[in-house]
Amino acid sequence: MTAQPDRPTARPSLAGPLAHPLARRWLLASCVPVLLVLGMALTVPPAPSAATAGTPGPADMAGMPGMAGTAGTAGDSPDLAAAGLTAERNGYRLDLAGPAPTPGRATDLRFTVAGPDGSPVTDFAVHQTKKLHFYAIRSDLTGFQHLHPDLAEDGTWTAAPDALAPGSWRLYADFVPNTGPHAAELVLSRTVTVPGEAAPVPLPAPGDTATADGYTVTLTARPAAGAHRLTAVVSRDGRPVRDLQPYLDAYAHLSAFHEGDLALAHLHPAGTVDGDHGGPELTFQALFPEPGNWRVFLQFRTAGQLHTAALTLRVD
Ligand SMILES: [Cu+2]
Repeated sequence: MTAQPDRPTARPSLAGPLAHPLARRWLLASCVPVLLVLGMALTVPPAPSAATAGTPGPADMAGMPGMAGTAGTAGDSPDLAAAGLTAERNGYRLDLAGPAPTPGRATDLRFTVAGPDGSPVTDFAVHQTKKLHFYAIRSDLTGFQHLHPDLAEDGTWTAAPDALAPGSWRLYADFVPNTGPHAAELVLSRTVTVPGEAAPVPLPAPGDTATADGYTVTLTARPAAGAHRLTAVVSRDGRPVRDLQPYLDAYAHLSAFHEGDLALAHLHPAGTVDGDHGGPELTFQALFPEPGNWRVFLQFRTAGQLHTAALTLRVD
């Protein structure tokens, strides 16, 4: 595990770079979170056999019906808040509403974002073509889902994820309150326990190649911790792919989650989008705030189909 309570001071602060207007702009232009997971080991605690939907998990005692966990060990550290590991930040709070997800069956997830006045926020700025980006991942870094929920007039969001396997999941909401040109992007998260017998999946070994739907993504530059470039090429049957279509204002979307603490990182694709001929090279500005193993999910679109390739990236 790579949780590091005492981080070296030389390690780039998340709060610093994210607070910078340019950095914020690239974050807004991206939708490429890397999730750092604190205190959530690969082992998924087995749920008590008596647990049923509606029974809060051990870490989920926030008073929400059936679900709604706290941010666990995230506490109020600015770094953890910036990495999306807290349920509250800058006066905004993520509240989950029940019922708890039913294991093995698709269950709509409802939630609100409470604003500084305590009432649900209904006005969100569009970033990366959406008002809110929602991610779900299990504590063993499996089951990644990236969704764009629907917003009701009363501020209730409804996400419709695929069925969630038993275990501890972290759910992230990534949004910008529509409070003006200087509004900061926020990533808030909570955990939810899906009852049942959890079967943790070992993290795949680090590598440079991922495949999805016949496509191969190969990393050509592996970033170190801090702000660096990550480059990749997309190929199919050994040939470079040049027909990537725009997806969320980019030719690819990267989400990365850190083994152990589930921190979320943002990676912004460099270059502009112009028609359905992206690729084969993809370049990202990568900010991996800490070393360790990161599970990277690269999403791209061809012929109207979205593909998701995943690999484990070792960041030194
Ligand atoms: Cu999104």
